[in-house]
Amino acid sequence: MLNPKEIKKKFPILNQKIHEKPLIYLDSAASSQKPQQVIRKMSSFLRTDYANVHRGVHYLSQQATDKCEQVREKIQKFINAQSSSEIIFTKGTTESINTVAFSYCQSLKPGSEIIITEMEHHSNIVPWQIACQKYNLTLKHIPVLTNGELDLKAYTKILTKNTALVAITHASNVLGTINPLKQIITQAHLIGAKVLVDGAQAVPHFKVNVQELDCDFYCFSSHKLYGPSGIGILYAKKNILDTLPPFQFGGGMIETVTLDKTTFAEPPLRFEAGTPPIEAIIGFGAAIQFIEKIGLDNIHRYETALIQYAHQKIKKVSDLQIIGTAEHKVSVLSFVLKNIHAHDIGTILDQEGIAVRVGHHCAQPLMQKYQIPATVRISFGLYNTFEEVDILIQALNKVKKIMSLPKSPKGDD
Ligand code: 7TS
Repeated sequence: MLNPKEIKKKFPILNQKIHEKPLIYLDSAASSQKPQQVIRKMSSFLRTDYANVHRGVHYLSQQATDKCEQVREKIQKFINAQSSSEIIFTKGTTESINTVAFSYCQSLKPGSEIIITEMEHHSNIVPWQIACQKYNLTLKHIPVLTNGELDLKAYTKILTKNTALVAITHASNVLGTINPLKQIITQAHLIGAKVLVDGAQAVPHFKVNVQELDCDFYCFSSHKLYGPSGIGILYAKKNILDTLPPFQFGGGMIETVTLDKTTFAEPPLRFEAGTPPIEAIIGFGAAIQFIEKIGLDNIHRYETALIQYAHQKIKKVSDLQIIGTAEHKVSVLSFVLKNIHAHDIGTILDQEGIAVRVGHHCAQPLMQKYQIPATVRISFGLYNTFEEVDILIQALNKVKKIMSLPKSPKGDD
């Protein structure tokens, strides 16, 4: 069993006070904190090993190239891709999705359809809207049921022979819902559509196996996975990548250039224009190593127990409504408190040393669905504890006391 208190000691940032209270960090879905191991690895690489990659014959450049390529292989194994050439380094999930939207969509017949869902993060909505405008495609969506699960009957209805791609999140950053991808992907493939999975909120919480899922594209970010920001992954099946044109152009992605014409490198380099975030790649590798040592199965088991405990405790707070009660959830919990704005709750919790995210969480269509302006969201990482949940509950009761309207004295109107 995972020992969160020991793990927490490995994260320097977590061992501090905020507003004179021990920090309780409940915002890992926005970005997780970084263990010492990742910080140390990046700093030692910058001190003694740094050079540009894929460009030099000198020792440092070759060593840096080898180290980055080893991280690519590590990530290939981490998600069980067939080949490391299916792993493309991007800036993050957003850039991975944009790459597919503006590369894959170019060759689609006008009138082809893209399906998204009502629970997507803006980064899995906006690129498709723009690609649809640019290439004359049609955008459809799968609605969300009140409990935060997808309406799969509606999916069956909107899936047609014109569907070219289904772009769907593996786990919702607001509701926590884990979507039944296997079924969704099988149905899409039956009519010849491809499937892109936004895995930003899945990979930190449970083992992902892209071959088993049989998805065509899978996107995620290092910074939610205990690694640095500025680096993420686009996985794509090799036979698809081979047919895709590049999305960005410049150095590093070419085969030959004359003043008139360019031929492009093979994947993955074809999709990696310019100098990559080298030290971030190295840090990402260290983060994967850190997670694998603890084991994603252990992480999943522990976080599931923690989120269930949080659900039990939090639903006893009066006037509180949980947004998203799907059967299968990652460790993300959104809620609203009657007559108290999420931003007030967030501000008071901050004074108690508790970091949560409040707002629309870059999922405005979901807020429109539930007819709320915002939620408070708590999201756990492997360093959070049951005691922290108890402190959160006390703090929420304090919020209610502070924000409750003074009762007007008798006779006063
Ligand atoms: N997809 C999902 C499901 C996300 O939760 C996020 C970021 C992204 C895509 C974008 O990832 P990026 O690394 O490219 O920025 N989600 C959040 C969040 O929930 N709070 O802050 C960022």
